Amino acid sequence: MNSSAVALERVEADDRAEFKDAVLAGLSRTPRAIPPKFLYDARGSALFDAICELPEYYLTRTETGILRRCVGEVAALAGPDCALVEFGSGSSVKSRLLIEALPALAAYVPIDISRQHLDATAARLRVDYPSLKVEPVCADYMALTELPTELAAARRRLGFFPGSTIGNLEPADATAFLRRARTLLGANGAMVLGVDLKKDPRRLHEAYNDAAGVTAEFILNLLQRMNRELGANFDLAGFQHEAFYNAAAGRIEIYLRSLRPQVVRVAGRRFAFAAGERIHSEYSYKYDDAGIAALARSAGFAIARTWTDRGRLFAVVYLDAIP
Ligand code: AVJ
Repeated sequence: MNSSAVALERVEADDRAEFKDAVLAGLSRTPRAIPPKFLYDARGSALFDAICELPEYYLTRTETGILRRCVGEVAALAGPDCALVEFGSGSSVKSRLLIEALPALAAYVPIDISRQHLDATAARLRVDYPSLKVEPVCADYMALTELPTELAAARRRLGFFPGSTIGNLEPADATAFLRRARTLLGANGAMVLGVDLKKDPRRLHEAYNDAAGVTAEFILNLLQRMNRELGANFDLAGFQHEAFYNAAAGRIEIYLRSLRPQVVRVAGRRFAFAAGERIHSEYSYKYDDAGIAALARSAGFAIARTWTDRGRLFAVVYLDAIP
């Protein structure tokens, strides 16, 4: 085995230990909850890509459409010599739209927890844009406290946080994240943020309860991941995906619901589930204009421009750091 294979094994062992600790803590808590970032193992990431193609899941295609139309204006607002900093660089489709539109881009800095995703993305971009400086940062962007020092030379740091990933965060955490991003991006910093909007609750419900059952498979994959990686014995037929819009809280709530009383073994420990008992999987907060403005202000940003689609399903906002 070569040294990079050894390094990869070590990363996988660390990831597994982190997953195990989070699962045991999350299943011991009342109410039970496992953080949504653990949905994205290799199978989960593939299932999420499939979700993005579903007719009911309008978010990805709507945001991409908005970006196609607004990147020219984003480039005019941001100006030349920017370092583009992407928080959680998943699909490079959206970043490519910005990379191609921004004039004299100083660098592209994808931040991601997965070393493999990060290296693959960087390699592809270096082939497709030979003159672009790609500076990947392998880190949990929620905890990141500094950027590569080489970026100090760029005139402006432009953050990019698409996909309504901000919706996974509770309001206080969303503010804390954006405030930290504001500090990382500096006084001349700016941020392009993708946010899913409040809308007809039926439309929201369908986006998280698709007819083909891909969302259910994506959420149930968390149980399969525990079976695979932690030697758990979850019976997949004993749990059900449950997603609904909580209008008062302005969020989709997603759970795994136990269909009967059952005892499950996870990493050598036993957990008893009552019939109907749930494991919280994720929140997906939806915003309106006032909510976006309040969020921006609370984190030290001012909205320079908001773009939406005709149906006002989704918004892309350009935020300037308030000095
Ligand atoms: C990746 C967090 C934006 O909240 O819509 C999709 C995750 N979960 N279907 C979302 C998700 C179920 C997604 N985000």
